[in-house]
Amino acid sequence: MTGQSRLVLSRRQLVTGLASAGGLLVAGCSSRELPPTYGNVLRMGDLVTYRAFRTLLPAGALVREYARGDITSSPAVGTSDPADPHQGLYSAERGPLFDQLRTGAFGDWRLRVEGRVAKPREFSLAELMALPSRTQITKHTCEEGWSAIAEWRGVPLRAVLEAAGILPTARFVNFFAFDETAEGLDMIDALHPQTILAYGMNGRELPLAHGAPLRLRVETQLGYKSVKFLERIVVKDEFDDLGKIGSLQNGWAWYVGI
Ligand SMILES: Nc1nc2c(c(=O)[nH]1)N[C@H]1C(S)=C(S)[C@@H](COP(=O)(O)O)O[C@H]1N2
Ligand SMILES: [Mo]
Repeated sequence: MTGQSRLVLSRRQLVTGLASAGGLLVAGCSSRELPPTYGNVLRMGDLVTYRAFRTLLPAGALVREYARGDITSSPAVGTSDPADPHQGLYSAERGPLFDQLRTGAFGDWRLRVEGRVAKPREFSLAELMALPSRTQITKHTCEEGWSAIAEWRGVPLRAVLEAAGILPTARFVNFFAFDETAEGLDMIDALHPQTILAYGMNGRELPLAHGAPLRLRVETQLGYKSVKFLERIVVKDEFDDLGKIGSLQNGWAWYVGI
C-alpha cells in the first residue's frame, strides 16, 4: 500500500466517524470521488461542504447570468498591479517580469499549461482569442462581503485544457499568478462551462487592475478563486495545497462553492 492510499483510507475513516457523530449521511465514497485532504482535522467542515455540493448539485449546473442593464461598478481588490513592489502580494521574482511584459503590451506574454497533459504548451493571447469564446454576465461574490455584476469574455478553460490533452488520471488544476497567488480547482469546476479564462470585461479589454492580460473566472466559487494576472496552469493527479501561497496555509478554505 502506498503512503497516499493509506492517507485516503484514514481520511475516509475520519469522514465516516464525523458523519455518524454529527448524524450526517455521507454516502460511501469511492477513492476517485474523495475530496482533497487537508491533513488537518479542523478543516473537516470544508470537506463536508465539498461533499454536500458535489452530492446535491449536478456537475454542470449553471450559475445565474444577468442582463447588460444589471452590470454594476466593480472594485479592484487584492493586487491591482503585480509590478508594484508596495502591494502586499508582490513577487520579487515575477513582478519585474510582469512589468516588462506589460511594457510590450503583453505581446511576449504566454500562458504555460503543463503537468499532467499530453502536450505541455504555451499560448499567446492571440492564440487564446482564436479559440471559441464565451461571454457571460455574472455576479462576483467576495469573501469580504461585497458583490458586483460584470460581463466577462474569454475562452472556456475546458477548451484550453483539451488543447493540451488532459491525461485520464488528472483530477486537479492549479493556477499561478504574477503575484504571490495560487489557487486550485477540481476537474468538476475546471471543466464547468462557465469557468473561463477572461481577456475581456464589460465589452473592453480586461483592465490591468482586474487581472490583465488574462484572469480566471470561476463563477461557482467565491471571488478569491478567480485568480488574476495568470502566468501558469498546472494539471495534477493529486491535491496540492500550494504551500505558503495557497489559500489553506493562509487560513482560507480551499473549496468555497456558492
Ligand atoms: N492574482 C491575484 N488574483 C486575485 C486576487 C489577488 O490579490 N491576486 N484577489 C482575489 C480576490 S480576494 C477577489 S475578490 C478578486 C477581485 O477581483 P477584481 O479585482 O477584478 O474585482 O480577485 C481575486 N483574484
Ligand atoms: Mo475577495
